[in-house]
Formats: sequence, C-alpha cells, structure tokens
Amino acid sequence: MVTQPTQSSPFIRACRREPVPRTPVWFMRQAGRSLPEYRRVREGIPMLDSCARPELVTEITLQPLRRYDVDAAILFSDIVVPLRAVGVDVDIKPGVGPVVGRRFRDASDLSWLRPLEPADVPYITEAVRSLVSELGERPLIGFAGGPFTLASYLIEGGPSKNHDRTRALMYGDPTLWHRLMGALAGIAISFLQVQIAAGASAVQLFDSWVGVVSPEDYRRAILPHTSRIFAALAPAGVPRIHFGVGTGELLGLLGETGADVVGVDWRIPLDEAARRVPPGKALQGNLDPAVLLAPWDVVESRAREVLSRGRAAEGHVFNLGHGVLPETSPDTLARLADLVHDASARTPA
Ligand code: 1CP
Repeated sequence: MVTQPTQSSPFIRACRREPVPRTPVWFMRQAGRSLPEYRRVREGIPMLDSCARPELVTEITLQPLRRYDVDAAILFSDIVVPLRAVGVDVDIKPGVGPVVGRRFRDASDLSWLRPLEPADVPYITEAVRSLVSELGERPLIGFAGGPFTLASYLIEGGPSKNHDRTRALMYGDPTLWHRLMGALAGIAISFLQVQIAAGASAVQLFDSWVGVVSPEDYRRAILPHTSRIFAALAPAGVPRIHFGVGTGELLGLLGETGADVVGVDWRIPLDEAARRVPPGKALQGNLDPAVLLAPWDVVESRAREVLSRGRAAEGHVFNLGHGVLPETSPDTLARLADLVHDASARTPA
C-alpha cells in the first residue's frame, strides 16, 4: 500500500479515531446547485454527460474548495453513473433525479446488471487521478450508491417517497431480491475499487433511502450485501464511511457492516448516535441542512451544539445531516467551515 500525504490529514485521522488538532469538516453535496459557478459550467450539458468529462468533473469537484476551507473534496459524479456504464437505461432528469426507461420487474431484468469493469469507467480513473494530483494533502472521497438505494431507483423507476414497490419485492421475492442486491453490491465494489486504485483516500457508501426498512429486515435483506462491500474494500486500507437518511433505528446495524465511520442524519443527536453504534466507530454529521437557511446566530449555536455532542464519539467528522440544499448561501457554508475549525481548535498541551 502506498503511503499518501493525505493519510495524516485531520479528516483521515478523525475517520481512524486518532487525535486531531481541530474537527475536520466537509459537506455532502458541497459541489453542485448551490454554487453559481457550477450552474455556469454545467449550462447545456446533461448531468450524466458532465460526469463522463474528466476535465469538467475536476473543475466542479474543486469549485467548493476555492470557497470553503473544507478538509476533503468529494468526487463529482452520481450514484447511477456505474449503472449507466454497464448499460442500464437510466438518465438524470433536471429537477427530478434518476429515471429508468423501464422499471425492474423480474429475474429476466437481472440481465441489465453485468459486472462493472474498470474499462467501463475510464473517465472516473482519469478524473480521480487528475484531482489527486491537484489536491496534494487534501483527501479526495470516492463514493458509490448502496444496494438498497440503487435498487429503489430501478424498481420504482425514479425518485420515490416511500419506496413501496422496493419493499414489496424485498418481502415478496427474497430470491430475486438477493440476486439483485448481489449484482448491485458487485457493481458498487468495482466502482469504489476503481476510485481507490486511482488515488481516492476514503470512500463513502450512500445508502440514502435505507432508513425505510425495519431493523429486522435490514439485518436479513441488506446487511449481508453491505458487509460484503466493506469486506471487499478492507485490504485497500482506506476509511470506509456509510451513510443513510432516517437511520436512527438502524445505526447499530450500520456499524455492524464493517464501516469505519457511520454517517448520522439530523434526527438523532451525535451523543445518542455514539451510544447506538458499536465501539470502534467514528461518526460523521449531523447539522440539519435546513438550519443553514436560518439566521447566522441560529446556525452558529446549532453548529456548536453538534460539535459539543460530537465529543461523545470516538472520532467526529463534521458534516450536514444530508446534502446542501440548492438555496443555501455559499457564504453561510464558508462561515460554517471556519466556525467548525475555530470552535474545535485544541490548544496544544
Ligand atoms: O443537474 C444537476 O445539477 C443534477 C443534480 C445532481 C447533482 C449535482 C444530481 C442528480 N446528482 C448530483 C451529484 C451527486 N450525486 C454527488 C456529487 C457530490 C457533490 O455534489 O458534492 C453525489 C455524492 C451524489 C449522490 C447521490 N445521487 C445520492 C446519494 C446522496 C444523497 O443525496 O442522498 C442520491 C440519492 C442520488 C440520486 C440523485 N441524483 C440527482 C438527484 C436530484 C438525486 C436525488 C433524487 C431523489 O430525490 O431520489
């Protein structure tokens, strides 16, 4: 394993539960629609086309780092990129999200999901390499979609509120469910391995919508597949982060997947989350993204509260409880990153 300069960065150290001079911070969806410079460079270029252009991916990934003193960059891409790369008929509709040409229905549709080869995503390798050389000591986070969340887009045909069809398939046809989850987990493993091989310093598995299942169903229907993903990545030695929305009742199980860091949304305070995850886990989160639309004194007191409760965790990476809302002022995010650093600075003993 190569020792990268990023390995002693505060972000990586916090993921490993090592002491840090100040709490590291980054924001889910720090790139993207809240930035005017993003809207400018994306003009006229469909989302999935932009993800396949390494020079554009590099530019968009770096844009938030020019404004915010964040401790990590996250690759600009999307969770459906590897699905499209293996030939799934999926597109991202502006203002909607991922939409598939036809819903996934039965075992014959498993033929959509051949294994992902590195040669299917040469633009990811190229973008990650170029970013790593630009970023120096600042880590790049690679990511993939978790199997439940990807399955939901395939089964529902697009964004969904309650993921009812997805849960119905999970209950009604366990054999097909496990084959589908197995195929999606395999694709996530390859997609993350490509990013790690090209130099990503950490990875995050976004199983954003998994909070709609009960703990028992999670254990039976999802945990084995997520555990397989994290086990496959273990030899790479990079921190593995796992995140989902509305996962308060699942936090203990998310910690059983083999993830090093458990992401927490805004519904559960971090000190309570620290009690719910098994020992040996760092936490990431969890300021409500909607707080950033409130006056600054509210943002400040809420952020201080997150930092204070985060001290109960073995390691803490400050983040939002979900992605930056498009209407968020970039100036508020810039101020927040500075506040996190200033308020958490440890004076050397
Ligand atoms: O035209 C546009 O600008 C499209 C908006 C957009 C963007 C900027 C989409 C469509 N995806 C992305 C980028 C993206 N997606 C990133 C890049 C990192 C960053 O911007 O900092 C990441 C990490 C994702 C991951 C992603 N896509 C997730 C997991 C994270 C999360 O938000 O929970 C999910 C669920 C998606 C699906 C998706 N892609 C796009 C949208 C609008 C959605 C959500 C649709 C829905 O509500 O179901």
